Amino acid sequence: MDEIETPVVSVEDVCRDVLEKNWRDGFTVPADGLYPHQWLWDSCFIAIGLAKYDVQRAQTEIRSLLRGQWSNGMLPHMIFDDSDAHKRDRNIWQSWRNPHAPDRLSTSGMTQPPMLAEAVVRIGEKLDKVERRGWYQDMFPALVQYHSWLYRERDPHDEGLALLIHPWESGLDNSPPWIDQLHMHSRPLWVTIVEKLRLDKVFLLFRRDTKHVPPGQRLSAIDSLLYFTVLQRLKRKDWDIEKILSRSHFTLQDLTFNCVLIRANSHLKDIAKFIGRELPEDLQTSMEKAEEALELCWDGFYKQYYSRTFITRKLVKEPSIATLMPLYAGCITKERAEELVKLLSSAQQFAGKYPVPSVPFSSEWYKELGYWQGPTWINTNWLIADGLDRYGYEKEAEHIRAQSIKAVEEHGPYEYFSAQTGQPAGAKNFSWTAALIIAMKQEN
Ligand code: 9WN
Repeated sequence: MDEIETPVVSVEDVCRDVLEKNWRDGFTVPADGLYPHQWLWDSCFIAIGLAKYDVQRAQTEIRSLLRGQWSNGMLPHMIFDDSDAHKRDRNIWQSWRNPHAPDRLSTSGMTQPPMLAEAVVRIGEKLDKVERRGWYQDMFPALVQYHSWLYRERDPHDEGLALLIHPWESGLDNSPPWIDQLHMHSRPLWVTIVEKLRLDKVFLLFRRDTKHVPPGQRLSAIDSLLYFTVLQRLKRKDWDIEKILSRSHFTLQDLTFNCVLIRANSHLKDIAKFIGRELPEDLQTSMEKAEEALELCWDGFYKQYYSRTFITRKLVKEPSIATLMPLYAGCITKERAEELVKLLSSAQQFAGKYPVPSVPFSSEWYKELGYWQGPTWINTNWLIADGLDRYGYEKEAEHIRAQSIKAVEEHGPYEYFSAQTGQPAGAKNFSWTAALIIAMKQEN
């Protein structure tokens, strides 16, 4: 009897299938059910993967992200699905309180790491010169407005570093530096009472994430409640930065965000050059300052980069994966890059079987499957590998990509993985994992 041949399904096929299923008429949701809206840096990572096999769809993904841009230039980190099912989410945020918010759709009132220029360039690379020019010309105004907004509103002391007003803006929600600052500055008495009376578990009933993912793999109920109270406070200030900064001490010059911004600045310069356009002078000045300002985040004793508080200008010396992001920024010296590669290769720090853990193994915060406090994420891996390549550490970059692909081949495109065993965690069928694995397969 003839044997029936089972078709071999490649990891790319699996990943493409996930992106297909998460496509919602113009953009891709990060994960069905858990994340039902459009997110800023997710869409950029997704577009980077899509560009590898369907450049038009990648362009659609980015164009649909720009629907949400505010008239002051801000790109919100979420654009809400407008169906009745998600009315509650829109009401929680009430972007309409701010006059700059778009009229026809609801968004969040804060941003996320500015990956847009990277996505625009990755798409541009797949177009012929004439099409690329048109694409860059289309994207240029939005990019200039966004980067100008970032420096105008988020760098009020002209230091060259953008400040963030909520941990969600960092994209690495509960990374130790943010949780440390949150506990220091934003703990209303009533939250402590809720904790003492053990009422925090009640809050789980209102959370979407813990209905999809085991609570142990997410933020604690109390931290989640604190995030919510920060959001409420910002909303009461109508998402207006002047009103917010007049009161809030909970602001950080986040390292990952600023590294992404520095890399995005350099892409924006290339885009401007390609289409023969000038960047506004004040933006150029801020961009130059930004590269030097990264030095303010360096600690010579620990030989690490850290995020910095906006008010006290102190480094928040809680080690996390952010310390490796200057590799992606690309503006540090070769010697500094070498220091970071040492951390990457140290078994106490970041060298697990499935690198790169979101928090070094030696940190007291390290938790194998604890959201941004331990597991390996594919987007940060992509960023680090990209930086390593540019500094000439191709072998190290290839290793990170190979282990990322292995984890997904073994388990599927999950949201994150144990850095020790590759055990998958978080959401299943997670879009940026799928997209970036497609990209990594071609880059390795
Ligand atoms: C809040 C969508 C987003 C990612 C973030 C990740 C998580 C949201 C959440 O999911 O954040 O923005 O609900 O916790 O931390 O990086 O963009 O995938």
